Amino acid sequence: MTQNEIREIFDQFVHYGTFLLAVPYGTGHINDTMQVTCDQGGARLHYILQRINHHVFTQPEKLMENMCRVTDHIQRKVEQNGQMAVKRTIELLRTRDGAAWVRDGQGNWFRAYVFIENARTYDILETADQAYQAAKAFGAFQSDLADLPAPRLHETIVNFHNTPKRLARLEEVAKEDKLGRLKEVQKEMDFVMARKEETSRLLDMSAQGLFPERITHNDTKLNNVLIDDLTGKGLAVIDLDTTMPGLVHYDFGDMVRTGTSPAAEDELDLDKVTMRFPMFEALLRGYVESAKAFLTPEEKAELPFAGKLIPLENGIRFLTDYLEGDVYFKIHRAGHNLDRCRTQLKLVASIEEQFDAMQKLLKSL
Ligand code: ADP
Ligand code: GN1
Ligand code: MG
Repeated sequence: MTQNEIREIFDQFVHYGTFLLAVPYGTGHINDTMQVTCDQGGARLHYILQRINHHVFTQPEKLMENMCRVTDHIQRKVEQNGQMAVKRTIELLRTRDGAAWVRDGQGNWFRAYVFIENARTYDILETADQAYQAAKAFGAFQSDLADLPAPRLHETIVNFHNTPKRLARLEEVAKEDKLGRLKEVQKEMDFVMARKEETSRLLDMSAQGLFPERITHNDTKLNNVLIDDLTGKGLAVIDLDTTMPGLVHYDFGDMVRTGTSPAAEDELDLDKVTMRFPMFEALLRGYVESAKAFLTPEEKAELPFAGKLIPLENGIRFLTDYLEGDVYFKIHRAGHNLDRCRTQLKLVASIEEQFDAMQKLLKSL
């Protein structure tokens, strides 16, 4: 998109200042995110402008309805509790007609937020305190939404964390092997298939009524929480597209997936990929601290398992996309999805080695 095209979209949202520039922003795999800079009397104001990936989120209107309800609910609590200085939520810009999105002639959907300043996201966490603070923020997010009034939120992607279904899809594309890539990934396929039984553990327990349905974020990558530059505390939970009914485990599991390894999700040197126990401990303590008011003993008992399941699920998803020809996740080099898959499976192996200690820690909390 040219700057003029972006400006034409952005100016349909009510905002302060005059559009100066838009630049690509962040490292997300799905939507297209831009930071917009505006000028107001010499002051630079920032906004986020996003094009929703409508191939992934096929009902953007429902998604935006969820997002408005969720952010309004959290904002009300922040104001009631006088937490403005320490906690924020996504603040959606509106058009003059009051809509929270703008469409272009090609069928794209755009939305814009106020840019939250003096905070940043981390693709790789640097300290255990960051892990603790981020996990606390995600736990508080679940807690804030526990009393969201009816109706039930829309499921923006159905079966999003249905790991057995994800695996069944992998088996399907592997059988088809339309690009002839299967021969390169036999080791990864074997690793995943050896864990097939385990993929349904949480859904089976849920079907037995052991877990309540919650409102969960479902994409709690650690780079979806803004950490305050000054205080180091979790300031805002962002990237709310998949906030919908779910199990608490999906959120905790994705924190372990993205917050414990010192290596990037696409690291090539697998020796660098490991589950750092002190980071796990910090995540567990932070999450339990803010979720303890509602967490049941049954839910709590499965948190370490969730930490293994979600990397496995992501490994399955990256492998599926690799075999299918990289149609889902954005890639930036050949084999990128396979590289991502390999880090996930390496992390699973590392978690398995430390699983007893993880369970023991949980019991001590
Ligand atoms: P994606 O779906 O592409 O991951 P996100 O909503 O997570 O999109 O946005 C991408 C990045 O943009 C985030 O990791 C964060 O660094 C930044 N970002 C998003 N929203 C805001 C905001 N309101 N204020 C400041 N930074 C933001
Ligand atoms: C995607 O959009 P982003 O980059 O935050 C994906 C997550 C994956 C993650 C892997 C809607 O998240 O489910 O876990 O990539 N989001 C969607 O990095 O599929
Ligand atoms: Mg994101």
